[in-house]
Amino acid sequence: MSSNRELATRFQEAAAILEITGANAFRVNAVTKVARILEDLPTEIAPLAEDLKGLQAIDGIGKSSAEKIKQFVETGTIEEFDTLRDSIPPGLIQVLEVPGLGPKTVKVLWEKGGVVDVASLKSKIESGELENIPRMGKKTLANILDAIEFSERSQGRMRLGDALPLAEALVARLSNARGVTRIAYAGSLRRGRETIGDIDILVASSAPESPTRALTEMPGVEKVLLSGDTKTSVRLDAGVQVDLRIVEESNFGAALLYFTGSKEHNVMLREIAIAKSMRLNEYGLFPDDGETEPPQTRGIEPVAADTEQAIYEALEVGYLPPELRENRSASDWAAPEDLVTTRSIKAELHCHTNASDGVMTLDALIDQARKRGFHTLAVTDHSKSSVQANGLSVERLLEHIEAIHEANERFDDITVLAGSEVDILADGRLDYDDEILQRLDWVVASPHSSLRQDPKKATERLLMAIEHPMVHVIGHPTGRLINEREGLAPDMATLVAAAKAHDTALELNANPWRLDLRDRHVRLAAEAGTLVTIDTDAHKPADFELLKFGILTGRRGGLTQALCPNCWEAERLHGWIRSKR
Ligand code: DGT
Ligand code: CA
Ligand code: CA
Ligand code: ZN
Repeated sequence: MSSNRELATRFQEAAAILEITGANAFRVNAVTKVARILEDLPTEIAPLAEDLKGLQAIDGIGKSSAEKIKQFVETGTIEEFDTLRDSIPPGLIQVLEVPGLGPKTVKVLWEKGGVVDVASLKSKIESGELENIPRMGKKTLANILDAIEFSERSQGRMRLGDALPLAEALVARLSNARGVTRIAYAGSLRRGRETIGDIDILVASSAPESPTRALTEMPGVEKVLLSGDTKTSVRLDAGVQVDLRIVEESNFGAALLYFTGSKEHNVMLREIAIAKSMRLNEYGLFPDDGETEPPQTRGIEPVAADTEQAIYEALEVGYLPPELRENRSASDWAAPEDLVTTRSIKAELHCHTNASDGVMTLDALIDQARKRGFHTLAVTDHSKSSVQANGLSVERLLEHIEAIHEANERFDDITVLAGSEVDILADGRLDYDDEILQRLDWVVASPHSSLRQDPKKATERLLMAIEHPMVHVIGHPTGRLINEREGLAPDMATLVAAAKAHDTALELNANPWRLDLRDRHVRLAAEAGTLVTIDTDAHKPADFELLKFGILTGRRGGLTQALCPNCWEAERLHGWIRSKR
């Protein structure tokens, strides 16, 4: 687990408490800045913490921050921050975690409204008690209530983007334990769901106590919930449960199939087995001899158990990749042959430079794309209405276009397109005039504001952008943030049909906070034959690695390479792009 992220969270929280308790802005900003630096640091900070000088060598980290970081790495706490926590009611920290509530609002709610925790906030909103507090209109309060209820509903499910790195680290650690011959993560994580309830890990080992101990004694384990010969469960500090199951190497495939699920898929497979006079369970696929006692306890040889593929084959049904083992019936069983894969992606068509809110220079961005062997890169900084994202005025955009075209001349192994991520305003108009749009090679149109619009308005708004002759793709169409913001709820079937009719693509934004389009909307698009781009929306180099989350979601939606412009050869992609000019 990354101590960078934990440290960043501690600094972020400290900054919030400082702001709530009225510390001066200079101090608040300094602490916030350290949090941001920690979050963006490309390397693990823990090894550096042995030496204060090493820490202070990091740009933006001073002596007192360095001391705090060292203390945290060595002891797991930061005394000064603990004292700080004691200066506010303990429940106020959870109020800060309500999506959309920042320290400024929390300060007002506490001082003027007597709010001390989420429960008191909720009851005071419901009783109308907070309505005469400055800046707390009825609508703002209703939004806060919405956010509380939304986070209560999503509670307990971790975003895929947080869970996958944890699972990969666990697998790496446990695979080094004695006797481990096979290991994999299973469950909803392997199916690539956008959020996961817990992490399921499967191990075959000749010395089961060894991987079990490797898990229970691992740093970052908050509590061992259960520990036995075949199953161990722990809860991590990161706030997620891990289920470890130890199985026999000979039936690892059957166990993997079973624990990957989904439950419904398992039920379907079992019924198929029964219809073929066989029995399927987590130990294997067995001939059905009519006995009630489980076949594996009677020494019956399985028909297949070693691999998932062998089991699908013995059942005479096509192999389904884990991402498709949900919401499929016998009639739509078959997996498309050219499902999108990470390797099939040849272009990045939505990303940012430091001209708007990214950190990469234009050349640094181009470097990232070339390193991945992409044939095309579209640079899409924000448009003028996205003020908080440093969106480009018309004047700056025109200069930017020129700089991008100039850069394109310098490279013959990649086509660099001058694009823009243009805001779709609340009424459906775009943020630049047509004559400006005409000068761009590539236009992503995205909603960024008014994301609580009623569904009918949202549909009309997005339709206008889809129908616009110069728009190539609708970026993150709903604007939702997983576990944080519901976003627009347009009529997707209407949008998908219009997008197909106008040869406009819909984006599957790969950022694990977004995954927007979501899986079932990708599926709608894929079934309708609508184009879906998969882009990372990179703001920093590491964001290019987010592609895998978009791919998982795309595969869950059955998206083929044929419908994903990022997978096309350069000539075909450029032809489609020009058709909108
Ligand atoms: P989650 O953790 O809520 O995101 O979802 P899953 O799918 O990972 O569910 P989980 O962790 O409860 O169980 C992992 C897999 O084990 C599940 O996908 C299918 C299998 N499984 C667990 N319980 C049952 C069951 O009662 N019946 C069947 N057929 N399969 C089960
Ligand atoms: Ca699970
Ligand atoms: Ca589980
Ligand atoms: Zn963007």
